[in-house]
Amino acid sequence: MLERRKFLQHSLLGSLAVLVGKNKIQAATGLSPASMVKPVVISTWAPNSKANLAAWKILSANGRALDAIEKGIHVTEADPTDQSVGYGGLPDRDGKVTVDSCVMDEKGNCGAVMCLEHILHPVSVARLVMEKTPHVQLVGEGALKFAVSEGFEKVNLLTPEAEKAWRNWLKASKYDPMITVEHLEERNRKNKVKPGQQNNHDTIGMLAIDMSGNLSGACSTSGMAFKMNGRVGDSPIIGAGLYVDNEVGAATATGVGEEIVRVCGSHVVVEMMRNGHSPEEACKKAIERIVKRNGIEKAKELQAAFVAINKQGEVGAYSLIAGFTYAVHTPDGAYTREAKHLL
Ligand code: SD4
Repeated sequence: MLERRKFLQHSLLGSLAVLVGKNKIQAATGLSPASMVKPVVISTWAPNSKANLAAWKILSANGRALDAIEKGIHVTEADPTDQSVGYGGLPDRDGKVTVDSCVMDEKGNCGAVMCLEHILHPVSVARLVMEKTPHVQLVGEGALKFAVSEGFEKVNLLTPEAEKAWRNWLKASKYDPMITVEHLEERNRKNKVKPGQQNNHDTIGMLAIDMSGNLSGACSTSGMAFKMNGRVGDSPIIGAGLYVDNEVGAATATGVGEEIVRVCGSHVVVEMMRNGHSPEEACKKAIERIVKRNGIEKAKELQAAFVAINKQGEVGAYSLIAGFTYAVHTPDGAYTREAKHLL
């Protein structure tokens, strides 16, 4: 009986949402629109659906969004086939795998590690920076020292495949954010990226709303392949690679980090949602800023993409050029999709 009542409430809310708009539902029914879709998890890039699945196990058992996201991101960080994140990530031009990660919770707490070496799960170190230090960001040696003091084991993140790719790259030593060396093409084939849409971006940004209606997010990457040693992109920068405002929504990014930092991308997306835009529209607005700054011709040579979720559990995404995919898991099931793109 209770189940049936819940079902009727749900359907009624669904129809009302179409008829009067979600903001008016609360006034009309006294029921929070946030109760409509939750829990939900969304990640950058379709192959991260397996990370979503790990997050889903926690979310669907009434777990906290931040715990779900941390466990979800562990899956990608430990996956040697993802050459943009953690173990198996492509190194910098000195042959070093340096990782960047950040987390942000429903209270606006945040933590980050940048240019960290030898640690399999940077997302967990970022979380401890947030929870156990008076700081928001730790970099390089200091971040490693902190990780080791917290019991993290030092490991070698450079796989034989990534080392081979680096040695290959050294022959021409040309830094290209849209790099198309053979192994990346091979991976794109595996990921069913269409010809002409190759990219070297598989960073995981993950956002979730839990059953309590709380939002959190995290991002983890080994950064742009063959970057300069010491280079940090958008992924561990709060406001650029990730932003969460529990009253409004959350956003995260992937793509050429320098471009995302320059427009403070994820913060823009959240502010656009605050101004009433849907998650997809909000992501598009941030992409438009990148295009405006660069001009269309230069922008066509770049990739940048955002995914977003709002307080109602609605999700959306948008990318600069074609080929950006994302993965979602909701109570209605899991799906992956290619985002709309501007150019
Ligand atoms: C960076 N945004 O370091 C990252 C790269 C990326 O998948 O998204 N890779 O600039």
